[in-house]
Amino acid sequence: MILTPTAPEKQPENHYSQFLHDVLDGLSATPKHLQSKYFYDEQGDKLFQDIMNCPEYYLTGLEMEIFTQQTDLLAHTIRKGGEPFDLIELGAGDATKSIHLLRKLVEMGAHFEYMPIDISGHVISELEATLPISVPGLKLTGLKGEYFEMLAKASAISDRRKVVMFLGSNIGNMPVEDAQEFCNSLRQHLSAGDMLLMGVDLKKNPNTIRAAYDDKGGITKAFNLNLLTRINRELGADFDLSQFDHFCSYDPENGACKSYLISLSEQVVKIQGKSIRFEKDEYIWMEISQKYTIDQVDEMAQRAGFTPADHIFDSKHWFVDAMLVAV
Ligand code: AVJ
Repeated sequence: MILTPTAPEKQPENHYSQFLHDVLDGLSATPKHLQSKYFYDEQGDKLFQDIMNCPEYYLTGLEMEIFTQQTDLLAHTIRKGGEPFDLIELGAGDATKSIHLLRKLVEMGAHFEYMPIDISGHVISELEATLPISVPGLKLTGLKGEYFEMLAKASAISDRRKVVMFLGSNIGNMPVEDAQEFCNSLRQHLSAGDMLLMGVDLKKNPNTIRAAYDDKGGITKAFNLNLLTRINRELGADFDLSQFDHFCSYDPENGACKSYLISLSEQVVKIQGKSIRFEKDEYIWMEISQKYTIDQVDEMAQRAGFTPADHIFDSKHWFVDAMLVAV
């Protein structure tokens, strides 16, 4: 067997120009904003791992509880729709949650193929190398690329029923209207009878939510500041990290949890020859982590053309994996 070392991932030609464009666009706007999708460089991935291990960040543990304690229910709900099927995961990461479901489905003899979709080629090659070993008998086809392009590709290579998983409350990283649009687009990439298993963080005690995004150890602050470090490194900017603080708000009325970086002084930051002026106390809006009620999840699903079939909660009912069936 010839072992080929994994080539360092090549960024598409237009990556930096798109990144630069988005950064300059966001920092020239009033109010200033950056896109949280850019948090996840190598260091950002590590910091997010650290966040998931923070005592205050309850989301990961609760969805993990669902995938380990209610694996049978998840598997049966999925199989009810018929076989064979493709189990497609959007933003699979290292599949630490879904692996429990995959193992159960293989054990049951379910006729299915696992198709993780991720923008990172590294993630996909890791999954292809490790999952078939940790879950013997698993059939896997990795798809590297944008969610909707890869969903279209999945339809091109297979006409089996689709079960799409979108876990971790990643839907929360979009404002409500964008989340609705996203669900509409998902539905358009599916056929009647296909399923969507969506993990959503629910509204709860506002203090609990705020603490999850403002941890005492300062990991979330470092996670936000890391985007400035990334802009410095990749776009040759000169952000002084000591001149920015982190602030997080949660509005219990609309469910929006938002992260900001606050300029501690009047300052000018240079990005590729462009000067960006900051007033003292001016903020950059960094991220939204939207929280929903279970009724709001169902309404969004129904408007997009899904029927809510099952709600699978953790024991505290703080998080839901909602099983939605395309009508
Ligand atoms: C990965 C989008 C689910 O919003 O809870 C964690 C990212 N940001 N702490 C979230 C995040 C700050 C996370 N998601």
